[in-house]
Amino acid sequence: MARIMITSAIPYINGIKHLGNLVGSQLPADLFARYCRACGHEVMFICATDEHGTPAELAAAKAGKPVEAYCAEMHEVQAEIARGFRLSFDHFGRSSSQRNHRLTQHFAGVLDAQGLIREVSEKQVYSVDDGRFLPDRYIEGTCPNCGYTSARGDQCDNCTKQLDPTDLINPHSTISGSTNLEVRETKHLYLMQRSLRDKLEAWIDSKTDWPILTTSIAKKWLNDGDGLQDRGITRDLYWGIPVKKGDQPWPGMEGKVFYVWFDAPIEYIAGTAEWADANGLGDDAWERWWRTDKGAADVTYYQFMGKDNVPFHTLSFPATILGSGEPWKMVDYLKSFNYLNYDGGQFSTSRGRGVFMDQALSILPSDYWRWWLLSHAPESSDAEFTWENFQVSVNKDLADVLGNLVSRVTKFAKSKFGETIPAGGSFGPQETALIADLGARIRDYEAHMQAMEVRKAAAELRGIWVVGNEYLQSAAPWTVVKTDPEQAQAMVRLALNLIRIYAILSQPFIPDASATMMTALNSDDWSWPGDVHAAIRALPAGHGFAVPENLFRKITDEERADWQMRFAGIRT
Ligand code: B3M
Ligand code: ZN
Repeated sequence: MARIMITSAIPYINGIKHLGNLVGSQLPADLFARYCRACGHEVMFICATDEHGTPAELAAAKAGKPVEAYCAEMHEVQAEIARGFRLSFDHFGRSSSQRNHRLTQHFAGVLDAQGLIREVSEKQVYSVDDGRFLPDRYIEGTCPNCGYTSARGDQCDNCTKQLDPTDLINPHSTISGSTNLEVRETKHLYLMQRSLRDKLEAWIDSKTDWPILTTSIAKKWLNDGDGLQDRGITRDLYWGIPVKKGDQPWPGMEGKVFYVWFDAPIEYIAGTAEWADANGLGDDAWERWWRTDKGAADVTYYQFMGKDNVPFHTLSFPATILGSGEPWKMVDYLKSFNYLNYDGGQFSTSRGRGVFMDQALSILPSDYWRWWLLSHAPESSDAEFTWENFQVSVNKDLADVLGNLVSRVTKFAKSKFGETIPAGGSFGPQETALIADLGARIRDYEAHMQAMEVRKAAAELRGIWVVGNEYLQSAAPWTVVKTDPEQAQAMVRLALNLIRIYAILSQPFIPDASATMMTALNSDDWSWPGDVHAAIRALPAGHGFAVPENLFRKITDEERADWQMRFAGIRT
């Protein structure tokens, strides 16, 4: 039994995520967590909402709510949707928790004590009417290069010229529209990442088994242009973690908060502490996952995220940890994903294009989405969701192959032999061949799961379902029963046991259908079928079963056309 810690990138609080976000982090992390638990490992699976920063403040203002109340509400909304998708977090925390406040302030304090923080004076645009400094992208004006009137302070979307807010003609605040702007001096803290460059490089170089996507992004940021830059870790905002050195005030930093990307990854640790708190456990309970001096040395830590989050997890967060000089657990394996596109374009949160998590659950149960998304995960390249492909996948893999097998076997068994597993006959050459094939395929499946090759694991699972169907097709107990009922009983006994094995193997992908299969087989034995010979005989003759409800329904052409229209445009 191994100890395995898994974190998924923590979703921003300001809105509901689309399916592309889901398949790039939380869903594959859940797949892996479920698989590891099924194999009997001790698993800690943590996620949270990422609650700080300007977007949260602005979304709250738009909703007409205080930001604290907005975040509390949206956290519940996201938690409910996560439950809907059966995301099996041990804890779904909040980056605004007191635990994260204390840990973030702790890290800033030790980094300062290590001489890795310097103060920098900057000039920044201040909006007198909004009473706040404005991030570059919240200032708009006319582009000095092309005359476009809605150029942002960081870049002109029309001519793509990189801009400084002070370059803009007639600049105004996009929050209030006010033109009453001034350039003011403000001080910020910088984490001196440059001086950690060699340590970071050595650490990244030691990760020889990481996916190419992860390593290439890390290397690019380490070496491109001027290489790794020192980075500002504070902001002039209201909403965030107040800048302190541990529990001491930080002179000159009053009223400032830490930058959201400084505190967000620390929430992985804080979220585990929140888990301990929520379960009435002491600090030792979470420290044995995170402190290598307190038991975490034997933990293997996996992170899951979309490719845009990789630099923060291969450079920034490791800089925080390495710079602290303290014995914190660092990531062992970082699984990253490309993007999922939507029906000939991109998913877009701002334009409401694509299917969002709440909408998905409102039209079909989570297993349908989990299966399609995972079996088409954007691993080696970007992938695309189309309604045609979704329909084919659901109707073929889930309804025709798996669902049909389960209903056919249970209905036939019940009609011929009643609602207990029949005792007659014994396994012949066809059964022996199937068992051998299954054993080999399960080893393959395990290897892909272990390697987090999500698509390959899905393909192997589908293959495992298919060989069951092929066996039934060629064994044909419905024909055999007419001439050799004893032999037909042995076939049915095998097939019913096969359904229980399918329940276990499929559970990481489609947990609800698996639970239905297991219940139909009147069993609660989820032990991994490592020994397929034993597993195929686990349910003995005389064991009761029931015919379950249809596992999956088919998607009709009308539904497909309807959904395609409904989700093409703007989310309201
Ligand atoms: N919240 C980005 C996202 O929601 C960001 C991830 C943080 S991981 C520490 O995709
Ligand atoms: Zn321009």
